Amino acid sequence: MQHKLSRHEFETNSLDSLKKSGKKLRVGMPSLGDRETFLQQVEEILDSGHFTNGGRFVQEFEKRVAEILEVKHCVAVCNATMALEITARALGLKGEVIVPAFTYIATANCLQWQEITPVFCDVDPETQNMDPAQVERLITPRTTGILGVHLWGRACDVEALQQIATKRNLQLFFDASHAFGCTHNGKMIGGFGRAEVFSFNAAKFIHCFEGGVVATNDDVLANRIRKMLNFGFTKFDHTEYLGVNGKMIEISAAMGLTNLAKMEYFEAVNRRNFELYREHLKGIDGIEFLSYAENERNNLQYMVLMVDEVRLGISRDTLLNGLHAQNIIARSYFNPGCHRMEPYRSQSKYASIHLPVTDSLSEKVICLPTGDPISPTDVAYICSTIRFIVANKHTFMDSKVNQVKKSFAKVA
Ligand code: T4K
Repeated sequence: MQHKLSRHEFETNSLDSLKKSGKKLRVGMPSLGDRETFLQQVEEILDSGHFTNGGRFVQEFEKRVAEILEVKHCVAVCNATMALEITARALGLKGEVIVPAFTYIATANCLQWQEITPVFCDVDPETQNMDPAQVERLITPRTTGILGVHLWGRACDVEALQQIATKRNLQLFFDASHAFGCTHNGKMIGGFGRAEVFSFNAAKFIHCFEGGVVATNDDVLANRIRKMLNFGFTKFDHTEYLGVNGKMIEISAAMGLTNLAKMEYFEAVNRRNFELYREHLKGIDGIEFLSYAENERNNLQYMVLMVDEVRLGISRDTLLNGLHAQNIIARSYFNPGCHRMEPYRSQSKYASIHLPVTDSLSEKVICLPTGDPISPTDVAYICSTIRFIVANKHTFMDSKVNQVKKSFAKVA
């Protein structure tokens, strides 16, 4: 159901006073549900004496998320990185697993942490998601799986990847950390592949402070994951698997439930900000917006721009420095690609890797602040700062943040 913002909701300027006091406008500032409801739930948890190990709030959170995602099982985990690690182990992965390089480092690290080799694949320049043709070329006798990422909440080519996985007898699962509440061909992301993993970190569309969920329609896999995240216990004093402690705590689940109650509202706020950004930055040659399919649902938690240095006349990093100097903490997600970060870049097996699309995108991309803490006035302020920097590009070129601060003073 789409939430229609009231005039008051549309115009709320919650951060105006913060900005005046010199506080920063950041990418990833948490959107917060009803504070009173949450605090009541905290009281209930404290009174109950049941703080973790699958209490009532975790159970309710799992049930609610499963309903939203239209899947049979949701298993709550302490964060998405741990959820990915446990899922990879529960799927029996070893050897090599193919992943995109243009993603957050956790996608690769969840494999490397258990000595599975992440094999980096380039992405498609349009979708910015894993290129299935390249996935096929990267398969070796050691490959056991494919880990797709739905970057920015836009589904990767699920059908093509599923075809490859079926044909080559590989496990397919997805890092859906960005994709909570998003659809693919009108179906909620959550039920594709063997399992899909969502992040509920504080910087995400819906958060539990820290949290993750594994969604699957596979009864056996769900059961195994549930046991593995509780040390491998299958009953009192009896373990069947190697397990860890990956449990979500009750207070996290209560935060998640509080935020889920405002999911449609948060989506509408993100859409408002997305449209305002497009309006305010319209017509700047060299700034391109990541687009979202009209016929799919997207949470729009990432406000992504691509900077064409030649057309704009300044580099992405100069723009970023300029914004930072004005307390606008935009981010260059995901820069550099995972293959250019440790522990991968210095390993000889990655030395000859050539991923031109990932390299090119990681030099162009910039994420701007959005979410409920960012008001229309904040968006207007951020956009006018961008226009100011572009109009005075020669003053800002190649300066560091401190120099840029002086440049602002000089030009203003
Ligand atoms: N896979 C993918 C594709 C992911 O993008 C991520 C995480 C994961 C897996 C792993 O999920 P988790 O294990 O985290 O559940 C931030 C987020 O912390 C991280 O969850 C997210 N992706 C990533 C894209 O962004 P960093 O390294 O940029 O964190 P940091 O501390 O620099 O925070 C980012 C921004 O958010 C800052 O501008 C400050 C703001 N922020 C953040 C937090 C945590 C707040 O204002 N309040 C807060 O409490 O990773």
